[in-house]
Amino acid sequence: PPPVIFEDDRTSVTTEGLKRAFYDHLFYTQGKFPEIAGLGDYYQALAHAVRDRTLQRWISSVADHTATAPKTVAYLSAEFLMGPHMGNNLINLGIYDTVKKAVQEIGLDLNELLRQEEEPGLGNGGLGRLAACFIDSLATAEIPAFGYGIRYEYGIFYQTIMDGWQVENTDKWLRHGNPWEIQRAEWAVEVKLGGHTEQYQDDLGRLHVRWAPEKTVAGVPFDSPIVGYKVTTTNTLRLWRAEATEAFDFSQFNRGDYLGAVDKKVTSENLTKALYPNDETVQGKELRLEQQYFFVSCSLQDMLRIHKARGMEPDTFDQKFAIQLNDTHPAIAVAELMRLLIDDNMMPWDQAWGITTRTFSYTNHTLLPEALERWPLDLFKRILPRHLEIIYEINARFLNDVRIKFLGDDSRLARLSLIDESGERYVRMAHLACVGSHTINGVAELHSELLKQDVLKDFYEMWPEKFTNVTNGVTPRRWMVLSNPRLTKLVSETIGEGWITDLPQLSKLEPHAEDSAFRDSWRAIKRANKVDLAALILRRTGVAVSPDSMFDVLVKRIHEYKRQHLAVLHIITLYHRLKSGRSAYTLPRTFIFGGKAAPGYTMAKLMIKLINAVGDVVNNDRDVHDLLKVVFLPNFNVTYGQCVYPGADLSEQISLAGKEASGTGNMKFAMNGALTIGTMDGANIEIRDQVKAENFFLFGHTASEVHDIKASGYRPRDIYEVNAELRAVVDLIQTGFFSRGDTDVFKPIVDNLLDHDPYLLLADYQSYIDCQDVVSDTYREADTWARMSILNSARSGKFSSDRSIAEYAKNIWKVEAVPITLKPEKELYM
Ligand code: GPV
Repeated sequence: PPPVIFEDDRTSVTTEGLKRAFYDHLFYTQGKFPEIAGLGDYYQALAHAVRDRTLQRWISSVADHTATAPKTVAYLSAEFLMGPHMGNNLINLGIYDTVKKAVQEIGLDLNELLRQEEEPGLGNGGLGRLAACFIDSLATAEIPAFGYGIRYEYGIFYQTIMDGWQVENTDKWLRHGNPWEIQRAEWAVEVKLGGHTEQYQDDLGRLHVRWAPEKTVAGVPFDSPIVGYKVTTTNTLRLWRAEATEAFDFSQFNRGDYLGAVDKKVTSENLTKALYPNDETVQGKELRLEQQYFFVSCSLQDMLRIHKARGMEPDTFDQKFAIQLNDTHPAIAVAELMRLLIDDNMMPWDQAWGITTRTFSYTNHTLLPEALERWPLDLFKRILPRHLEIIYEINARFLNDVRIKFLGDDSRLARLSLIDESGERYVRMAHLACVGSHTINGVAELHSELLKQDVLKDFYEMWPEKFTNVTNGVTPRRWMVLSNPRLTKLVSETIGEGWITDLPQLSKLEPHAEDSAFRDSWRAIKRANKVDLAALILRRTGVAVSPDSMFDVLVKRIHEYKRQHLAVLHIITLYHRLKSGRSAYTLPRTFIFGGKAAPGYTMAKLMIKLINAVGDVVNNDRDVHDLLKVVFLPNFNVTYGQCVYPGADLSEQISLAGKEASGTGNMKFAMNGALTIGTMDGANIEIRDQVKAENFFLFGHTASEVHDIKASGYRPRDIYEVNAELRAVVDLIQTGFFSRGDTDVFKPIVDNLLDHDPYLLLADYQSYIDCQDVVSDTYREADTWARMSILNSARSGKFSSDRSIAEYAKNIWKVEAVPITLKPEKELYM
């Protein structure tokens, strides 16, 4: 444990001190005594005791940052998929084992207490989880940083499965309060919406614009500590909640319309009520645009307040803040910073534009056209009239530069314009982000290349120097140390603990792949993790699965491009072989699926139903002799991920090449010793480069082959006609074998595959099946598999988010570590 000055009930990290702190909070925070306290109370008491232990570091960090005003990162993201805080804080504070012991001595089980935490599911999937990994790595790298986002009252919905179908339930994560946040009412800001703009002259006769809004809402910040791993640096995750402004309430109240005022108050609070559950599709809803603008305006106002409080003028803003736009969800920040500088701080346009473009950088996270955000112009104008004017001005100046660089190329002007005028008019948010940023990056090598060749080609030709790549990563603190304590112990005993903050050190494990005793330990750990995962599966699905079978796992959001249904075609292929006695022997496999479908994405929901329908038949068919099991783990989230990744033998990363920007689950699996079956897509390519081709199961067409197949007129039905095994498999679905004879339910899937197949399942089918046969043969060679498993983990060092953050810091943000010295509380409050 780190040094502590003034040991007391709020700082002590001895067993005795922690026990005292626990009882103190049970009494004074929960107002309970052991005889009437429940597990929930015990969790809260422990959570408060742990939160106390973050505060000395947190305040020391803020005090140092306030005094020395270092350049600070602001990571703007509509989503932060944090997962439970407590376990992670115990790890990063370095007090996990002591707390476990203290809790034991009290007669409780730490794991059971950890399970009490409602995870903050304030994100959809990869994009939101990346933001969470990044703020962990920022704090660990001692880089001054804020995560800025939205404090949704309801996070991603809670998924249950009824009769095989997904059912959505609200996520009441705040039901029992959130011990990890501190509300900062004194730093609330006001956000305008709607209305119109007016010109006015100042005393010197200069023209300015004033925004007369239709309404205003208050943004109240809620702060959570983000503790770096075994360093003092503790940064802030600042999430905004919308509330009614007092002025607004009051005016209504004075007119005697009390209930009207209450009604408006409710409307204001609706703004941050719920997370939109669509992953990589845009809905074009007014409330969503309001959410985006709301958190962006709150965050920028907050940064300007901090900047001024540190004694600086807005003209040095770009020297002190580097703002990262996590996709286009916060892209309105470009226009908002311009507005704040020009209208509120009276700065001339050119100066404001210089500051803005030196401040922002933009990460693109997808190539899917349906995910590119654009707002209907009339809607945009109704909500953000001043921003539309500013965007018009940005556009006019930008298009003038384009005109000069590419003289006479009018179609290029139309393609690059911030306004899409090809039909109904739209504001193009990716264009705003590109124009307003000094750097634009994709999230894996292939993705960054495809951005330049395709989605952002015209911007690349305009500003090639703006484009770069930063391959994603994940934090080894949550995804190894916390999730996989058994592996962590073995690895640290073998190569020391340096790997935890310097993941490439895992390569020191390589020679041990040849040590049979080490391989035995490695396999025993995987086996124990599988026992844990099997217990979770039994508890959540009622299906008993054997840890002696291969655990073949596909967990991620449900999407056609991610091709969960290709995995289903494989399962049915194996089943069909078993039923027709054509398989000499089948390797026992447990297929584990998990993931949520957007509530309005009919095809994705049907894919879930198909997985469950196939599972129902296969799991209960005696001819299968328990050789195949198919389970759908409901409500896959960060908490379950912590059990799933360590217990996987095989990681399925089977998206159509050219569609998955990066993937990050692929990295979590590899670190924890799963082998990957995957396509040449996203970061799979880089994982394969690292672990070497012989330790990776590759199949499927490449992105460029996919391009050619589509260009030459793809006819999936032709493949179905000539491939007998595939035909048998599709026919089983088509004839209602998995739906009690109902030929209608799965018709949309089958028809789509045979007539359109936009994600080329049929084109990749045979290659996938052949590759899976190789997987089975390899798994039978337990020793070979163990070697490969060790090498996958040993060579996954590149995929730490510490490496990603180091690249952003050096190449994009130009920020440095600011080591923090822990200060005695006395010094901090006196
Ligand atoms: I855009 N991603 C996501 O989870 N939600 C989104 O709305 C968008 C992108 C994901 C990509 O699909 C992954 O390939 C990628 O690894 C992840 O963002 C983080 O970059």
